[in-house]
Amino acid sequence: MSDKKKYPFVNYTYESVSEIDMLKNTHDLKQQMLKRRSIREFSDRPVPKTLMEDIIRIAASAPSGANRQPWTFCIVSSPQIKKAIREAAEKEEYESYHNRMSEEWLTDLAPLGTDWEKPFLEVAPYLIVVFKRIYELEENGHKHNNYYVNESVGIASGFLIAAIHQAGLVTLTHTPSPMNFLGSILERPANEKPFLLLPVGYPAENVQVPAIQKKPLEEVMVWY
Ligand code: IYR
Repeated sequence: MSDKKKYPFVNYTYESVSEIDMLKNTHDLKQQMLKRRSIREFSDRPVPKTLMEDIIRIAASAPSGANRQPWTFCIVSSPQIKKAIREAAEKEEYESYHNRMSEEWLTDLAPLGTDWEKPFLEVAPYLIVVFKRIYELEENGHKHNNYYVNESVGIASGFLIAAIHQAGLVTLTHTPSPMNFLGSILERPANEKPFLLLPVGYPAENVQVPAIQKKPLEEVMVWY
């Protein structure tokens, strides 16, 4: 037997679901999730703070390597900080669109109509900046590693996007590149690296989205 400490174990309260309800619940969730779209134009209509707290609780319920929960969700509503983030992001994006992205990349993006300008970073009532925590700094200075950090924070971000959609709000997974400026503006410690930037709020009136399709099931699912 290992001499390492184990958590106390408790009964798992499994809530049984009939097969009919499984089919219906999953169908309903599918219909709901298929309505989600990435939105790039926002309204400035405010969103309750408590709603944001519950959305983050949902994201932070995600599984993670050794349950180390290697994430920090920064919620930005300060107009000054949003402005600083917009200015820094646009500077990087301008450089990317003009000098860093390959012709192939620009051609792939062209149908989506994106460009270096990111007004949504100031208009949306909240920006969520997701940081991954590479390690935890212990009091004695020891850098205690986290595990499967990208997988863990990616899963939590998926929960986050689903929660935002379920709430009736919209978002965009924005990845200005490089995005080290987020750590500097938000004065995050050295163990935290920016992972995703998500504006959150209501869509602008009459917003349009590109008529893209998801791949059919046959293309993404393989039975053995
Ligand atoms: N980060 C840039 C470019 C961009 C890249 C991909 I891949 C996208 O799916 C969308 C945009 C931007 O946000 O405009």
